[in-house]
Amino acid sequence: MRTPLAVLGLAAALAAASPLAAQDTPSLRPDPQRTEPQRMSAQAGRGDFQAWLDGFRAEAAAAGVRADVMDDAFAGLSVNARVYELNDNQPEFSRAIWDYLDGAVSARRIADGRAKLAEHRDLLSLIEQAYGVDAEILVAIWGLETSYGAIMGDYDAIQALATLAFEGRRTGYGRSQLIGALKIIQNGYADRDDLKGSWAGAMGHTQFIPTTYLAYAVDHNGDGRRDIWRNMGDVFASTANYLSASGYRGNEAWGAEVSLPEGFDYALADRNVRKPVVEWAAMGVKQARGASLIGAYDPNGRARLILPAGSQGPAFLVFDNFGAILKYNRSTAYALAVALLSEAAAGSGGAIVAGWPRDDRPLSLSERKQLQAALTARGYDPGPVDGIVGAGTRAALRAWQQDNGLPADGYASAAVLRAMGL
Ligand SMILES: [Ca+2]
Repeated sequence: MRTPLAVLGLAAALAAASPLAAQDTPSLRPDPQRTEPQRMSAQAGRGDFQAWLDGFRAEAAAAGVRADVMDDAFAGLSVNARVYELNDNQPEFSRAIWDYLDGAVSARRIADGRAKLAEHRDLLSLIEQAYGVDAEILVAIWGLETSYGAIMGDYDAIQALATLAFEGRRTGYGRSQLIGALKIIQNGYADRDDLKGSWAGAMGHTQFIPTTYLAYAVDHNGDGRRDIWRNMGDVFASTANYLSASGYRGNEAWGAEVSLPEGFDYALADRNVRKPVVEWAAMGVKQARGASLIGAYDPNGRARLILPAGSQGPAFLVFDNFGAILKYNRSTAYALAVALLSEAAAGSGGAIVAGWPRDDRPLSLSERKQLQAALTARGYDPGPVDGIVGAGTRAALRAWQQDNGLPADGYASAAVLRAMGL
């Protein structure tokens, strides 16, 4: 789920010290950028919460939730102040993608991934055949989301979602997910006390939010339950089902690291530019290990180019499967981590050839605003000075870089601020 900045609203990610890079927002998880009006004062007490809950019951009833389900789910319910603390945490500083990847694709996580692939080989083969999603991708997502089930979160999802729904900047998300959670119980897919997860309501081994669960969770073992907390068949099948619905196709590549020729036009590294492999090859784009792209990949397969750390870092051509992983979590850093972990766990690569620009660093929120203000002052138009580096800011930065004889990659970093004399 998710383009602008800020870190994931995912307890597991926070606990595992693997929050995503700045320009990214979640897609299965709430969008931290989406601010919503405060429904009540932050000082609202329990009495107000109960009054709010009475009103919410009418909304949930209109959505088809039975009164007895709510009576049971809401018995003794109160807000969880810790959820507000986590929800309000908007970090000023963002993490560099290389720091994120160091943690997300650590030697330990790779070794554990190999062991999990071996342990669940038969089950994963069945799921692969049924859904057309590669086993190593499923295991990599499992590893990224909860460290293979080690950190699933033990927040009571009903309480966490009711807390978010009651007040703060994710009330819309909280309301819709709370209704989703109630429907899970009403449909008998899981018991009320099963609904444990992150503080933002992402549940189970691969962290499904309730609406995703309702739409895509699968009862693989046929016991009538969709048990994403305890049954690995249900976990893998649900995750594969969601990836398949997102467009993932088995035995197709996620992408490849590439090298770019001298004088390459970095404006082609744009989410809206998709070209067949044969066209990239004709421009002089090669696999990072030197081999031609033609022969290694379908020449007609369409790919886009990403430069996660600008022209000074590695480049990747990515295919539709990368886009399917992005639907799980709309962060380039996350999708790259899944891809690299899947390769490393399967013993088929996973190492990046080009180095990251570790002497550079991403800009903080206030520095991003500073950059936008400086571009505006110099006659370039980055759009509003809001600290969100979107297409407008990148285009303005590229134009400034071009006019100043610098590689026009539109990558906002500390090096750019220095180059501007800021
Ligand atoms: Ca089941």
